[in-house]
Amino acid sequence: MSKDDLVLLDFWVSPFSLRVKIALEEKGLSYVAREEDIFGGKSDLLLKSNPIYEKVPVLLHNGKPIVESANIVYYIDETWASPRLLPACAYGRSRARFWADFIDKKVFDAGSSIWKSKGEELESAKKEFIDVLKKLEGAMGGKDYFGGDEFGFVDIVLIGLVAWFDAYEKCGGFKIEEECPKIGSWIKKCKKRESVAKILPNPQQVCEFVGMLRKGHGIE
Ligand code: GS8
Repeated sequence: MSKDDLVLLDFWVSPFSLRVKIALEEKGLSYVAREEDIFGGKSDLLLKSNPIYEKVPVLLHNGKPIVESANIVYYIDETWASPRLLPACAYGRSRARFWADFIDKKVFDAGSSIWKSKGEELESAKKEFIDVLKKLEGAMGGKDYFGGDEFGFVDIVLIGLVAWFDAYEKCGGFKIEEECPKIGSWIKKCKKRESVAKILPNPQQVCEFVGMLRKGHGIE
């Protein structure tokens, strides 16, 4: 086994796996991604590595499992120092953890409510989603990225979720760029980064996947 044997238990469209892959790319680390069948049959390795939640992503570093995507990104940043993803000062790190936690508590659920609903419910889901994004715009202030002038931890946490934004727009009949222009231009900037461009899946394929989920939920 080489010094850093990295295996990622993955699911191609998982926003949580995507953020881990982007962090690994940012650090220039090579890894092997093992695609999991999260609906049909999870591997024994996944069940053994994440017995509490049984979810992807799991990063195995020299065989040792690290679970929960934001926690994995912290681990990556602590283990491979350069380039730094979290701010150097304790206050900056505390703010970054606050916003990462806000993103985890709010963005995925608000977005999921969009593809899971229609009619009046859809309208209120959209409103909630836009409200969450506006709060994030407030957190960015006048800066290019959440961490300031550099792409960092909070950007990574959010950008994985952006993979689903085209699908939310399509299901909800709205444009994020029009509702939240700061987030719109942040997305454009992030998508130009090599790590992000390499890892984010094709939006059309994500839309097809979400369409399949909607059929499964009896919405379409
Ligand atoms: C969420 C992981 C997750 O939901 C994290 O890692 O940040 N808080 C966790 N993983 C999903 C795939 S993405 O929707 C998953 O593995 N689901 C399988 C299941 O629920 O059984």
